[in-house]
Amino acid sequence: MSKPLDGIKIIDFTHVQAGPACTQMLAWFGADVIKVERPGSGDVTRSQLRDIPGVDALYFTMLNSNKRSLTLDTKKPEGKEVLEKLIRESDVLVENFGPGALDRMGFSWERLNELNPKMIVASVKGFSDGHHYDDLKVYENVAQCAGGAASTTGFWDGPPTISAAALGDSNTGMHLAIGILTALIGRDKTGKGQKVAVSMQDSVLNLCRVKLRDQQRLDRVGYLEEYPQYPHGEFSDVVPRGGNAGGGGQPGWVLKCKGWETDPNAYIYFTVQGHAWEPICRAIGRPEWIEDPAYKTAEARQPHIFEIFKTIEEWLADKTKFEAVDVLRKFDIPCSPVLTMKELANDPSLRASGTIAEVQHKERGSYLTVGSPIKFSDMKPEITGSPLLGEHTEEVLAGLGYNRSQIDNLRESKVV
Ligand code: CAO
Repeated sequence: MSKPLDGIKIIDFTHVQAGPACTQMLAWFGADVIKVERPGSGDVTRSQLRDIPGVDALYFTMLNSNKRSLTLDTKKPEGKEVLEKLIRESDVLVENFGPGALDRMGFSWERLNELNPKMIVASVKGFSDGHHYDDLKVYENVAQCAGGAASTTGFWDGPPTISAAALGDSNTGMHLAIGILTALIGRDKTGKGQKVAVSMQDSVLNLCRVKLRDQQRLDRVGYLEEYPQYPHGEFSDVVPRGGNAGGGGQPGWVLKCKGWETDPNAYIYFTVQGHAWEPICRAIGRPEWIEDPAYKTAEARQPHIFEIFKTIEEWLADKTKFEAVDVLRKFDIPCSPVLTMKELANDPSLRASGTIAEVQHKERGSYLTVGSPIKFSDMKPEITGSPLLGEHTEEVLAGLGYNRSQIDNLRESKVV
């Protein structure tokens, strides 16, 4: 089946997670993604947190499917020559090296643009160009701290907290993918490539925009009525950590279900949607609360919202998280069981939709990965295994016009 990005050639100069997440998605959608890796070692994630000795780690296989791998030492003159050939016939180059690494290699934006004015050059950095921290190398958790997620995540009596979701890495990669696709559409109109830059700090902050909303509300009125700190606790002049409170104006909390004493994930998330108060009261067997002035409005409920959650927990005490959701869904109450990775891995709906995909790898056999979260009516992304280090080196070099003896020479001098 043809795919929308068929014919788009991408030089994938990325490593670890932020860049690879972006190029992997573009590969799923049809782009020919050539991962350029250092001979001998390759992307550091190939060997990080290995579960099978000598075999590419899941960290690598889950972020590099559907790609080809070319080993190339781009610091050696012959390696630069190969890269230049590749640049001349590619549509996009994606990189997430530390600040200045590409320039030091001799491939500044100006040089790349000179080599191929139609090529889009896409970069991930920790901080945006010109930012006072733009010289810093950055990993996931650093970005979560820099982008406002850590100061607003966790409980008020605990330290700033990191989310397990890759807000700094994969999220930045997704922003970059949007930028690349936009630049490709732009190129169709202008015939010109451009530089696309995304910083991890900016991408985290983009997901924390409701916290910037809250900062401005706090500055104006001095309190935030949907936070657990209201009305009994104290507010300082910065947005506090709100524990598991709902962030969007609907109070909510993680509530214990049957078995919570021994199962750390026997919980549901329960949302008290303002206009759904009546069905909530009916669902939990408290119809008398519907017209009670102490409960009737969101404003009246807020001072004793935790007492309400406690009552709901009493109702949940004899129900598993799945049984509870099965009752609540009949009343149209937004809720979900707190699902573990094990439950997600075995979820038949996620398997059927391709969101959890089982993939074959030449050396490790089959493994699970997260497939495309984006579904199309005319295309089903097919997830293939990640490439072995340098698996496609000969194929790519031959495609660039290198003959057998030239390839052997490049191998002997450890350029590839
Ligand atoms: N051949 C020769 N040299 C190569 C090469 C190749 N194929 N591929 C990479 N290199 C070189 C680079 O030229 C660079 O060399 P110099 O520093 O001597 O110029 C070096 O390898 C890579 O440097 P780096 O700074 O990218 O790598 P690092 O391990 O020190 O830092 C990271 C890693 C992620 C902190 C840094 O790359 C970074 O800040 N990236 C931008 C932000 C980012 O994407 N972070 C998210 C990563 S996911 O958690």
